[in-house]
Amino acid sequence: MNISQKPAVLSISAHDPLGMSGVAMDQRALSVLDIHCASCITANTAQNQFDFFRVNATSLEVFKNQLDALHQQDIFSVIKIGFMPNLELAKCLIEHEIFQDKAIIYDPVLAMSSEGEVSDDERLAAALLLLPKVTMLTPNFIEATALLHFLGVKNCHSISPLQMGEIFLQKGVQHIYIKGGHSEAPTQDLYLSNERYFYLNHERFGHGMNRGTGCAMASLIAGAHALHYNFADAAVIAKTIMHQGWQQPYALDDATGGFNFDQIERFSVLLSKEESATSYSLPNLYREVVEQDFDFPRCESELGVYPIVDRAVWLQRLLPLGVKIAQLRIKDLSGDALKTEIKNAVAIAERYACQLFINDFWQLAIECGAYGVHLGQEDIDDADLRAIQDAGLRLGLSSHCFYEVTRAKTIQPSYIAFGPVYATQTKEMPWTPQGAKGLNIWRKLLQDFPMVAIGGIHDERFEHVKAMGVDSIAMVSAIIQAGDPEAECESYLSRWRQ
Ligand code: 3NM
Repeated sequence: MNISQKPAVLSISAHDPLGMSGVAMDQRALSVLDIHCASCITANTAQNQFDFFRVNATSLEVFKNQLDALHQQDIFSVIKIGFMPNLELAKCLIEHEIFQDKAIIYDPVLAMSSEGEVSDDERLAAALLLLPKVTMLTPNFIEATALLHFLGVKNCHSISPLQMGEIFLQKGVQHIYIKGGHSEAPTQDLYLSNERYFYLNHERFGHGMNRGTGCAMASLIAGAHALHYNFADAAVIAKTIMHQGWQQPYALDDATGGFNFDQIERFSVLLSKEESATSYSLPNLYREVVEQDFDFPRCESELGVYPIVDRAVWLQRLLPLGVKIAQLRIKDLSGDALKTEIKNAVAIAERYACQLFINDFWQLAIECGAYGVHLGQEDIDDADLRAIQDAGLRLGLSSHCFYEVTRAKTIQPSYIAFGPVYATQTKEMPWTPQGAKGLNIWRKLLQDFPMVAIGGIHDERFEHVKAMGVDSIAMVSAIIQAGDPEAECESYLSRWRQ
């Protein structure tokens, strides 16, 4: 019998007797990712869906007993902290050995949905003690404001989530996720680190069955991180799962209920198995609170074999073979020489009715009347996407991981390229190859969106990648470094048709 080991997350939080928040919710949420959830109880709360009666904080001795026992069998790389009732327990936790060298996700439960206002200075003091030790902080808007107020930030009621996040970064938190659900103005959530920030939103459901949202979101981030996703990707994964859970709430009685993780397909199945009946949909990912919507036209003919070349002369050699999509990717020309090369390439592509994408140089692509532009993620913010769309050009975008795919999908380009599928010598890449398994995830999540696979694809890998149901396979070295590039290209074209 092959018994596989499950990753585990330790949830340090309160017990909710009705099971709608705290560790009960954490366990439910983590099961969607197939992660084992251990728990250490910080308080026995007396609450139901209507009233919050009392917090019965765990005694220091009992709290420490639990941590000692868990430390003796320390199977955790990630700890998720929820409700921390007082300074005494917070101090015990940060000094305990189990706390050291772990990724710490802290959901500062200061304003519980059923309890209303933030009231307790003890809880705030505990939160502030934890703050500099935290890898990722996941407050809602009200909690973020309360923490900043307590920290003495004077204008904390009038600053944006982004400004709030920046203050938390200065306090030593490495990643921030501010949930926008409780605020009036921004309905997006904000992710922020020293490297990047973005906003996430998703269709909202007005059923109000949202107890335990904060607990579930933080647990899912912790779980995705335990599966080795970075925090930006983990935030996108968590938001995607939350949306699916919200879509299928369940009622406890006439007035209350919760969101349903039991009815949805496990996200772990989507991540690991080829067959999956997923109905997960990725959120929208914006760089600004209010962002323009785009809808680029799709390509007109099928894509298939997609050679990427650095000079127009290559197009003259390859397009007569029947190539329907190609990219001109020039890295070593500028000024008139660059423009002439692009002009020549566009003229050749038109002659052979090939859909030619110009890499990077979107102004010249518009000026020369190219069919499309291909951009990397780092170029999206600088390029004028509206100008590209208004000029009638197609747009192709690169992507390498969850948040980049989500960013690309939000822009609705003509296709999304996924790479590197395999390790490539052609371009220096900080990304781990995604393999066929990665392509499989995107195919399921993006359903019929045009997908281009790229990176290290040649020889028998071509068939493996094609079998993943992609719409196109982009190749640099496999064609232009072949002994006989025309014959090689022709062979791939015929293998594509089979
Ligand atoms: N972009 P080859 S991989 C240009 O993953 C490029 O976004 C990639 O070259 C991405 O076919 C890549 O020789 C290079 O491996 C592909």
